[in-house]
Amino acid sequence: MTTLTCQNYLDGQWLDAFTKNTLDSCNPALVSEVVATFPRSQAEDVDKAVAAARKAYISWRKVPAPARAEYIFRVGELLLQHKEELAQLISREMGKPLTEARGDVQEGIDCAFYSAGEGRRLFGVTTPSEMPNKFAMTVRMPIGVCALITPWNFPVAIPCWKAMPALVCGNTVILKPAEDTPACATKLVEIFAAAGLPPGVINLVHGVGEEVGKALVEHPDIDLVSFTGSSETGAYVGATCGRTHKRVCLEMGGKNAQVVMEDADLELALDGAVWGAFGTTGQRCTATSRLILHRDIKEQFTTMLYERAAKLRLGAGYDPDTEIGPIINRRQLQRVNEYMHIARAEGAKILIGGEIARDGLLKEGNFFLPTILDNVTPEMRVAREEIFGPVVALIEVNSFEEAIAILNDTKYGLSSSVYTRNINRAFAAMRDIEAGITYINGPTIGAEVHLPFGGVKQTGNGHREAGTTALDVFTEWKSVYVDFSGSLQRAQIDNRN
Ligand code: UN1
Repeated sequence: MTTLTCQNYLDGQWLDAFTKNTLDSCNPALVSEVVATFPRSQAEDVDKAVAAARKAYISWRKVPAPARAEYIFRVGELLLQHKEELAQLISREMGKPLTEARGDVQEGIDCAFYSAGEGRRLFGVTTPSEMPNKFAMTVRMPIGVCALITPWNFPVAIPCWKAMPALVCGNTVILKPAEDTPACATKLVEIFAAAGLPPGVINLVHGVGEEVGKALVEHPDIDLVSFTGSSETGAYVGATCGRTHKRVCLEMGGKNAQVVMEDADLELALDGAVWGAFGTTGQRCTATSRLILHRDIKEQFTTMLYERAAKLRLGAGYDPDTEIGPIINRRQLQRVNEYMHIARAEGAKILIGGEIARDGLLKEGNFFLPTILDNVTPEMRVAREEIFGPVVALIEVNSFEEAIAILNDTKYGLSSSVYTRNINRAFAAMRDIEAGITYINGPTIGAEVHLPFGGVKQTGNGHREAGTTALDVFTEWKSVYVDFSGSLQRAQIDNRN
C-alpha cells in the first residue's frame, strides 16, 4: 500500500503545517503499515483557519439557505460516487469491517440529503403580537465560526453529522479530526471541496488534541465547539468554553445496557446482544457494555451468547470474512486489557476472551478477543466505566424493576435497550429509562440520522445531534417585531395599568 500524504485545508488551499512537522496514522490490523502522514499543526495553523472561516462567514451567512443546502446535496452525491473508495480507506485506517465502513459512509450520505432538505425549512414561527398593526416572528440565526472536534470511530459519519447542519445553517467550520484517522478526514474534506464550497467555508486542521484541539477551544474568535469524544476531554472542552463564553455541544461516554427479560424472544435478543456488544469491536458510543439478564433465562442466554462469541471471526476490516476488526491503537488495546485485571481483582469471571489475540497474523495488529464477563455486580468498575472494546458484562436481576434500576445506575445515559414481549413493560421502560435513546426489541446501536442523537446525565450537556435538533445546536433564535402602525406603540406591560 502506498502511504497517503495528508495536508490541512485552509481558505480553499491544501497546505502543510507551518512547522512542516508530520505524524503518521497506521493500519490497526497491521501496525507496521503506515496509512498516511499528516501535518502536526500548531496554533499558527489554527489562527489561519479561524481567520479564513471568519472572513468566509461574512458572505456565507448571506447565501440563501436553499442554496447553501444545494452544496450539501452535492456532497451527498459525491459521497455516493466515492462510497466504496471511502469505505476501503475507513477499513484500512480505522479497522472496521467493510460492511460497517460502508455504513459509516452511508450515514454521511443520509445526513447530507436530510440536511439539504432543511435548507428549505429552517422553520421559525409567526405568532400574533399583543398590539394591533404589529407583526411578530422568530428566525434562526447562524452562530458563526464552529470548531468540530471529531473521534476516530465514525471517521466519516460524525464529521458529516456536525459539518452538514452547521453549514446549512450558515456557519463556517473548522474540522479537527482524530489523529488516528486523518486520511478519512482528508478524503471527506476533498469531497466537500469538490462540491464547490467557497474558500474558508470548510477548513481542516490536522494534529493532536493537546495542540490543535486546545488551540481551537481556547481561540477567542471561535463561537462554538462541537465535540465528540472522551468524558475527560469533554470536561476540559466544556470548562474552557464556559470560561471563554463559547457555545458548546458535547457528546461523551456511555455505559449502555441491554435488558433481556424472561418473556423475551431469546434468539432475537441474542442477535441484538452480539451486534450491540461486538459490532465495531465495541467501539461505538452506543455499544452494549452491560447485559442485564433476568435470572430465569440467565443461564440459557449466557450459553447461547458464549457459543456465538466463540465463533466470531477476527481479522482486518478489508478481509471479507472478518466479523470483528482490530482495536484502534496500542494504547486503547492496553486499556481494554487493563480492565481484565480489574475485572478479575473485583471477582468477575472471564467466560471467554479476556486477552489480546496473538494467533498468526492477529499479533501484527491490535486485536482483542471478544470477551464476556460473568458474575458482574453493579458496583464493579467493569459495570460502571466505559471500556470501548469487545467486552460485555453480565449482570443478573430478579425483576423488571431491578433491571431498570440497575440500567439507570450509571453516570452516563446514551443508549439503552429492553427485550420483552410484554407491552406494559415496554412502555414502562420507555418512560423510566434515563437515556437519550431507548430501543425496544432492538440493540443499543443503530441510530437513524433524522432522530435526535445524544445522551442524558454525564454523556452530554443537553444538546442533541442529528435530526432537526442539530439545528438547535448550530443556530440561535432571533425574535423579530415589525410595527406597521406608524406610531409608537408601547408593549402591553408598558401601557396597561
Ligand atoms: C457513535 O458511536 O458515536 O447509533 C455513533 C449508532 C450509529 C452511530 C454511533 N448510528 O450505532
